[in-house]
Amino acid sequence: MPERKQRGAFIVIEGLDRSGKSTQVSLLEKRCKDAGLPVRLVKFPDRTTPIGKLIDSYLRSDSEMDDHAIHLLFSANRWELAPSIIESLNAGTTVICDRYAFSGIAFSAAKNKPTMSYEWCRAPDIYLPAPDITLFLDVSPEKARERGGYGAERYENAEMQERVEHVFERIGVEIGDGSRWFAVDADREKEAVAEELWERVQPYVKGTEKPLQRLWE
Ligand code: T5A
Ligand code: NA
Repeated sequence: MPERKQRGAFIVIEGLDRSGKSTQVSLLEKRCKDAGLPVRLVKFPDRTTPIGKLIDSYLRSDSEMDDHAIHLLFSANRWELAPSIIESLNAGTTVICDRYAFSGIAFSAAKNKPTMSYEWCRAPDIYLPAPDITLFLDVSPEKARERGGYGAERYENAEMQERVEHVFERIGVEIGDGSRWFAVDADREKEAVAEELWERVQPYVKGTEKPLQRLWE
């Protein structure tokens, strides 16, 4: 019988701005390492690549760009990292990802442009590696404000965040709310949120036999 091979799981943390994604991704990485599990962190946008630098400049409002063009750059930024994500997963490493295609859809569709429908926004990310599980950090506007408020970057205002949240809800339902997508109450203390995330990822952190799927397949 051929040896059974386990690949690493692809875990995505999504959420509204200031929901604590980066905090939780680091805590999750530490827990994996402490448990002796191979793990790699990925963050989108990855502002270090040439495409990422264009995105960074746009987010800081140092440059202007057509809404369609920036949407496609966010997606291209994921595609340029996709081969290395697949490589890590196949090597048995758990990949924990801070934002992914769902942010791409949510923030662009929330612009409410007639030429940027939900379907249009989703299209460039079709066939990217699909997460095994997505944990959506849900923060209330009140708590976000307590955490230093939305920052100075583009999109960081209450009206935009509310529209973004509605798109995320739709995505959650499509991806599989309660099976492959879980909303987590991110208003709580960091430790409480971390505990719930750690429980949620238990079926995945030691690897999975399931073939890697592609998004929206
Ligand atoms: N975007 C992104 C698109 O438009 N399209 C795309 O395709 C993608 C991928 C930048 C923007 O790009 C948009 C979405 C964004 O608007 P980013 O670089 O991920 O995306 O944004 P950041 O500014 O890095 O991240 P956020 O502002 O969303 O913050 P986080 O990571 O959610 O929160 P974190 O962990 O940095 O925490 C924020 C503060 O709160 C405290 C932390 O210590 C920190 O000070 N905190 C807590 N305080 C109390 N209780 C808790 N439970 C706390 N957790 C964290
Ligand atoms: Na962050």
